[in-house]
Amino acid sequence: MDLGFTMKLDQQQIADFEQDGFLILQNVLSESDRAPIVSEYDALINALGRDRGHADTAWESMSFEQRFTRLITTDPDAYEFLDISLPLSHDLSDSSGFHAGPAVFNLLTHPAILDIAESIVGPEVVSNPVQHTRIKPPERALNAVGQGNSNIAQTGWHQDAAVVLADAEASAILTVWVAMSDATPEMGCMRAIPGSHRWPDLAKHCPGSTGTGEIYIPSPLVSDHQPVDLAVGAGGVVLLHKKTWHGAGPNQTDSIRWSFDLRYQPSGQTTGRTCFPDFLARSTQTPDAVLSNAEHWSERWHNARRDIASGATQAVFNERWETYNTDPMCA
Ligand SMILES: O=C(O)CCC(=O)C(=O)O
Repeated sequence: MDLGFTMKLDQQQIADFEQDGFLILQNVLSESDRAPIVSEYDALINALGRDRGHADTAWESMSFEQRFTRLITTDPDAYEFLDISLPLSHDLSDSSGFHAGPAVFNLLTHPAILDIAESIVGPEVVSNPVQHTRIKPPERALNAVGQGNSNIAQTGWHQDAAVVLADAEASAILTVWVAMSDATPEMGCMRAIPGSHRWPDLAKHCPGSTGTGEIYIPSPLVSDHQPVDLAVGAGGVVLLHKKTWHGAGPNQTDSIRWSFDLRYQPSGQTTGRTCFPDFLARSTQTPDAVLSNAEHWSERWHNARRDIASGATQAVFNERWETYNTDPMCA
């Protein structure tokens, strides 16, 4: 039932976002909004535990957090089945993992999330497929493999505009980062440099040794600036301008730190990752074209995987930073 409640940002919030390049919004999603996502992931982790041989008798008595931590620290490759994007790989196969369940679709299309996105990108809101879930176990439980993976460990400094193809330079892509758990400095909440989105050029990014998604701004460029913590409670949201310099520290607690980073943009602009599916999430001009069926959304991701695996679609990701491979700052 529509009670006319809106989460649209007010003028002060929009001005703060424009000034700082980020905005923290507490209490956007309630516990009951988040509960179906937790249940969906609980079932997924149990299925992965069974299928990949981790579900012994001890497993049965473990909490969600303990089962997740055990799965991912002993078998980090299982993470691809939890992420809400296909892996950024040219070698996808029909069995490459991703998760596109109904609870995640309901998050992507949650009215409060779309109200917030609409406040920045306007009324024709496209869900951009650059999206991830990051479920970070306690850092001390991670092995060397996990350390280089920003889905489960710390995230290097970067600008989101640097992650997409260069042809998306004019696309007004907004990052909507949703906290499933609290995100405190000790848990490795995001950090950002206020006002960095107003600096004219994109920073130099190093290619990163562990995958296309792991580009980073070299630390000598960051150390001159004063970052702030973007701490937020479970259910809160952090908005990021695509040029804001940001990263996230390690999770130094004994609890998991869980977030979804989603992206939205105005319709009619390239997403910067066109080999993966976008969809129209809200529209006043063409409301009939809005995707409202979670199964259709999931099908689009399955079709993208099929087409990339068969060679019908070329998987093209941002590789423009590879040229800095031999740059002394990136060594
Ligand atoms: O949550 C994180 O660790 C980093 C998220 C991030 O960098 C992003 O959403 O662009």
